[in-house]
Order: sequence, then C-alpha cells, then structure tokens
Amino acid sequence: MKITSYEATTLLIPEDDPLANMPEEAGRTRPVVILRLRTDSGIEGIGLTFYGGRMTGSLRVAVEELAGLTVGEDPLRIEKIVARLHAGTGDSCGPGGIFMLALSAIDIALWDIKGKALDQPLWKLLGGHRDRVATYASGSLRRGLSDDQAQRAAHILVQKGFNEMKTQMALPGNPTPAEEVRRVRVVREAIGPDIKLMCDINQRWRPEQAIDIGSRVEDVGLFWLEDVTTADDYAGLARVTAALKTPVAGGEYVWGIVPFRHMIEARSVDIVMIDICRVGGVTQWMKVAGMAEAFNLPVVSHVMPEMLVHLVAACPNGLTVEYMPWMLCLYQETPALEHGQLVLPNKPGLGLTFDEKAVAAFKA
Ligand code: SMN
Ligand code: MG
Repeated sequence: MKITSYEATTLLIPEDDPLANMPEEAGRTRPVVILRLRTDSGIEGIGLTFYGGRMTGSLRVAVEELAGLTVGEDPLRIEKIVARLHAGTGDSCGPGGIFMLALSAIDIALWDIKGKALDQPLWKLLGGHRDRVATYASGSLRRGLSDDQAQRAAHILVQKGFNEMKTQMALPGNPTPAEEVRRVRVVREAIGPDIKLMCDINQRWRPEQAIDIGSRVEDVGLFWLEDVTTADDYAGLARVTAALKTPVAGGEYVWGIVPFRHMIEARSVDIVMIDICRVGGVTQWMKVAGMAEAFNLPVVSHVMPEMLVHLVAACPNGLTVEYMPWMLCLYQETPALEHGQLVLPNKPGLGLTFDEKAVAAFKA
C-alpha cells in the first residue's frame, strides 16, 4: 500500500458547552486543521491538529508540506515516515511548535490507516487493555462562570450520568485565596462527596500560591489539581507535588517525549497528562505512557475523547479520558457513554467518519 494524496482543511469549531449548555462566552470558536490521507488501496486515514491560534493558516500549510513528503510511502511503516518528516526539515525544526503539531496530524492519520488496513480498532492494535474506560466531563465548569452557574452546570452533569468532572480555579480578576477556595467548595457541595472532581489551574499560579491554595482545599477531596504552575518548572511542580496530599496532574503543555523524562524523573507530577498534538501523535503518546508506567504513574488524555479513548484504554496505566466535547460534532458517530464510562468502538482504526455537512458548515 502507498500513500497517494492528502487534503488539509481549516475549520472553526464552536467552543461551546454541549454537556451542560453553560458556555463561558457564547459564540467562541477554535480553529483546527483536519487531514485526510489517501492511499492506493482506497483506504483513507483522518487526522486532526490544533493550537495554531492566529497561525492556523501556517499550521495547515505545514500539514500539507509534511503530508507531501509521505506520498509514495508505505503507511504501515510509521516510524520510517516520522523519521522522513524530521529529515525533511533538516532534523532542525522542532522539537515543539508548528512542526510537531503538523507531524501529529499525520501520525494520527497513519494509525487510522493501519487500523483500517488490518481491520482492527486502534485500541486493540495499541494493547487493548480494557474495552470500557472511565471518563470525566470537561469544558463545562469553567472559571468564567458565576458560582451559581457552576452549581447548575454541575447538577446537569450529574443528571447526565457523569461520575467524574473537572472544574477550574485561578478565577478571573485578582481573586483572594478565599475566593478561589469558595469556587471548588460550591461545586463539591453541588455534586456531593462521591463524584470525582478535578480542578485545572492552567499554569496560572506561582508554586507558593499553589501550595497555599492547594493546602486550603485538601479537605475537598480533589481527584487531582492540574497544571498548578508553569509547565516546564519541573522543580517548582515537584515542590507543590511533595507538599500536597491532593495528586498533581500535568503534561498537556509538554512537547515531544524527552521533556516527559525530565518531568517524571523530577517527580513533578503524580498523574501524567499527554496531549496528542504536542507530543507528536499516537506513536509518541504511547511511548510516554510506557515511560510513565515504568515510574508507576498513571496517564490521562487531553481533549478529543473520540480519539484518545483508544489510547487510554490501550495501556494498563490509563486512568481516565477527558470528555471535552468540542470536536464531537465533526463526526457521524462517537464512542458511547454508558454509566459514566466510554465504550470502545469496534470499527477499524479510529472508528470515526467525518460528518461532511458539519465539516462544510465549519469551514473557515
Ligand atoms: C484545555 C486547554 C486547552 C484546550 C483545551 C482544554 C484545558 C483542559 O487545559 O485540560 O481541558
Ligand atoms: Mg488542562
């Protein structure tokens, strides 16, 4: 089998809240690039990447330029193609930024092709550890909501059957520690003691602030505190992780596989979050998961549950899938939610087919 052609398209996806219908700001969108990688056997693989922001036009061109280098290659030889793409930029354009984001879209599409060619769902090709996986509602309980809105949204998520959900601290403005603490307490009050509650800081605290506020919320029983300070301050993160009983999660802002080594060796986090677009696609995501396993650490996914469900389910140390629903609208069908868990699909590859009407409607 050989790769014959490709097509990359920029879309503007609604950054809304289909889970609880409580968006921070109505009408906000996020640019993404979708990729279709075609082969001479008729199999087409799909990929997606984002985080280009105002440089998404450049990201789409980068995807096209790298995809051009895959034409004529055997799509089952993924490591060979990854090496070719690195070489195509003189082995000098990375390890982060637009190169990595573009490479990830291609790597995802290659794994989709491999699954379709072997007639197996991706989660089985990657290890197949479990056929159902825990998941948590994300994107609803955001920092821009009022306490009242957050409580109402939390109720809706519980009614929908979610038994895990994520909120945020580092509230807008210049909140006092007491105001920060109040937010997680009102959410906990709304959902009761048995629902797992995560809380994302998105790198907005200093380490001392994280220790201060983190200590004040120990009794809330958070399942994890996420990105409590600057993502590459491995020593600062380690200080917070050592000081708090609450587990600290991090990694979504880390590029490629090597920095994860330093993060994990420094004991910076208790839970390793791996972003598929920043790490380099499926191939590199699984390598980081293996590295974390060797350090007795669980891994969790970041966004795109419709794809990441395969990866978290595949590995023995996969903990839970972030159910961030932004991209679900792009596909005809996405993995089913049953009793707050995601059911792994049996269709080959990613098991996803673009809803062409949605793709046309979101075209930038
Ligand atoms: C997040 C960051 C950027 C895009 C989507 C989501 C957030 C999360 O940090 O973990 O959900
Ligand atoms: Mg996060």
